[in-house]
Amino acid sequence: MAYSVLEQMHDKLVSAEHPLLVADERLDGDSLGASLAMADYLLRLGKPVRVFISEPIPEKYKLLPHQDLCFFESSELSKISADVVVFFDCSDEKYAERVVQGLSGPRPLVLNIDHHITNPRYGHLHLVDHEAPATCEVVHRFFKENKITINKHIATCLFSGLIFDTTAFSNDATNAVAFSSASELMFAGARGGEAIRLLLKNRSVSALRLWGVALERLWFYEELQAVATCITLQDLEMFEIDEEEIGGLHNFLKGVIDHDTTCVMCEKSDGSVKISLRTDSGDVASIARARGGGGHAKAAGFSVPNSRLVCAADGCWRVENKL
Ligand SMILES: [Mn+2]
Repeated sequence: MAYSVLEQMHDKLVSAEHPLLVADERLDGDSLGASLAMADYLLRLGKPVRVFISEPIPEKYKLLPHQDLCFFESSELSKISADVVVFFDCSDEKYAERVVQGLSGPRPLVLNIDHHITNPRYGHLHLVDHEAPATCEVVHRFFKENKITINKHIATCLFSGLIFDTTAFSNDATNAVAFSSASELMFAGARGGEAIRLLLKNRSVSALRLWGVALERLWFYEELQAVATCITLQDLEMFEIDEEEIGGLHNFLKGVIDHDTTCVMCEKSDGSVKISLRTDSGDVASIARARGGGGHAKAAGFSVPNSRLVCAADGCWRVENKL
């Protein structure tokens, strides 16, 4: 039988002395779940594994194990020399390169496991399946193909990624594979109900009030043929919530609106405006890619640096460059 990429990746990890796992810069249930599932296995092999993430882990992921292996200070990277680095859910080659460059010692072997259509297939070995509902599903295949027992910790991590990326099997990423993978993970002991509650429900009153403001703002954005809304930094300040808490707004909107394409714009604390797009029938990845972003055909996004959101006289908002 052919020597598959997943088997090759497994061999590289088995012989690694200092593996480093890296979640996508945009930390979410999928990138974190995939990284921590792999961390569980490498711990089992007795490897001194570390997990690099871009920010502290939000409270809602408290169900996931091995958070003590995670670090987010990029200055820490220069104290580490890794021989194998695995990127999860990361289609941003520049980010991957920055992380690799930040390490000390000789250049490591780079493995790339992802499901974004915009992933440029960087790394020495890559498995990018844009039909996979989540990177966690690809990692699930990694375990099955290499005949590795999936314990309840791994199952909970992978299940979390699946429900995060499919919004609990309700968005366009949902396919038959998502259901079969989730079913197997539940049989393997995944804490499914808790994961769904923690990751997708449990909204604070302040967050929901802000969603209310965002829903009141809805307008038709001609240029993108999308129903759009936005959230400003002033909103976050007024409702005393952080950027992380607005994460579910777009899923909610897309789940209930009678229009094909939606757009949510958010001012970020780094001075940029982040624009995220969802569609049922079009291809928003190409729109995002043309503007320096990335994602999937049906869910993608990009950022406009050094800009802010301004409400025009007609009630429609627009992105304006800061002077
Ligand atoms: Mn993903």
